[in-house]
Amino acid sequence: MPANAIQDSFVDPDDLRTCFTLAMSSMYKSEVPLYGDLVRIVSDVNEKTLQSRLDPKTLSMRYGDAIGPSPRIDIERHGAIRLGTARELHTVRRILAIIGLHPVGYYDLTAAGLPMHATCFRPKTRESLAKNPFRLFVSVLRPELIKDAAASDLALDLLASRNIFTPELTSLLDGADSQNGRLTPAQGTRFVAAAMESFRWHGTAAASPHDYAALRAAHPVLADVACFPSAHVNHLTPRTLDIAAAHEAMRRAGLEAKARIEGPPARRCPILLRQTSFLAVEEPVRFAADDGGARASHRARFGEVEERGAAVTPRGRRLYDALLDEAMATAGARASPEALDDAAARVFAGYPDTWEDLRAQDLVYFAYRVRGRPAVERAAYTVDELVRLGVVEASPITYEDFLPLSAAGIFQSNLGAGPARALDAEMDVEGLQAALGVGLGDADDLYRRLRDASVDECAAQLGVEIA
Ligand code: OOG
Ligand code: NI
Repeated sequence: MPANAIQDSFVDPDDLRTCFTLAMSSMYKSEVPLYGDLVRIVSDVNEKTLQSRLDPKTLSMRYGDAIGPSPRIDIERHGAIRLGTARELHTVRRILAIIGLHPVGYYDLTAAGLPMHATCFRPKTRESLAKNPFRLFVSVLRPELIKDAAASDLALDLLASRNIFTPELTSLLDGADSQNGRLTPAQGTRFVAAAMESFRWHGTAAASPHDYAALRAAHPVLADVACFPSAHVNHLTPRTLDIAAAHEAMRRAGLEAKARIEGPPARRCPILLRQTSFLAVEEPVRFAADDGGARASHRARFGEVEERGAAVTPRGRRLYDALLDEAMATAGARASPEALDDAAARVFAGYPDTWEDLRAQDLVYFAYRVRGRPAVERAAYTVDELVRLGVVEASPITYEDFLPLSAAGIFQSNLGAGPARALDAEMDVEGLQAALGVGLGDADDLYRRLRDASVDECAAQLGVEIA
């Protein structure tokens, strides 16, 4: 059999990711009908935005296709799950590798008072991102940070006795290991269905009413993570072309939107990520039959919208963090959402807001493509010279990661927890990597590689050296 025939008998991980995303989307819409409403609202807003804004540069940025067309505007951009143990995380890493998602970046959630840390499982190459940019934010409990010893023991006991993966899923994972991480189409279909079992909502708790109440009292996230037989997806997030319009439209439609949009204030040149959500719905929880028909309710699952802008360089990130700190300090700890938005708008005047300035000051990552030929041919140029000559064009690279502060804010507003007090804890990057069984990718590395690859392509196309 020729080599490509063997290749062809396996599903492309990016295609499998699309099946996975669609399955998760339809499962979540049936579990949380309000999420279906949100998707309709967002799709409506996107349609109107497309009709009203015809500036090609803005459009291409808002579409996020700076490095290639991305027609899948309506497919979900991300979701999130919360895991209880290192073993669960290890298996989830194996599941996600099969659909082309790999852990990138470390997110410390202790600033929001959560005994958890997280990573973003995402596509790493330009081709894979262009085919389907869906990613999953995966957090995991750090039991050593739970101050209440009884709650910690209880959570660990409950977690030790659950297995969120079906035997079929486990055997498909082992099968993939022996097939170079790939699955056949038939295996892929079974795999997606089996994986959904791990992320489905179960209205019946795997804890007694007493234990559920005890963990909820200790911290709502403990009840959410430890009291159910699966790692239910807690939100999905479509992409919007205009987050302010989406936020407004959510409110008009009667959805209970969170108080403010997370992330940078509105700008001409969008950077990083802006997000809003409707608050988690109250869902009934049942308990096992021998618990005398006790009932409770649980709030964890919501729907979110995101608008993505350009990826910032480490320098751009330092400026973003500094201005955000300054905005929060000026507004004061007890500022209303509106006061915080006002302060942020004022302070962020200090963040350059033209693509030319953002590039000249090395605040944003750009990819380059050839637009013409130099009038006078030389053997070597700098990138800046080629841009000035109009020979190559610079387009901002879309941000593909998360923001820890926004994540913390979103977590917080959806747990029904009291005001967050930061935990006094160090990050544990090594612990997270040990649980994953692989190293964490570095987001900056990936953006730099995209930029460098685009420069190399220009050099090859023009037949010149680019310094
Ligand atoms: C995850 C929150 C993080 C985001 O968009 O920043 C996140 C969670 O609530 O489990 O998804
Ligand atoms: Ni999210």
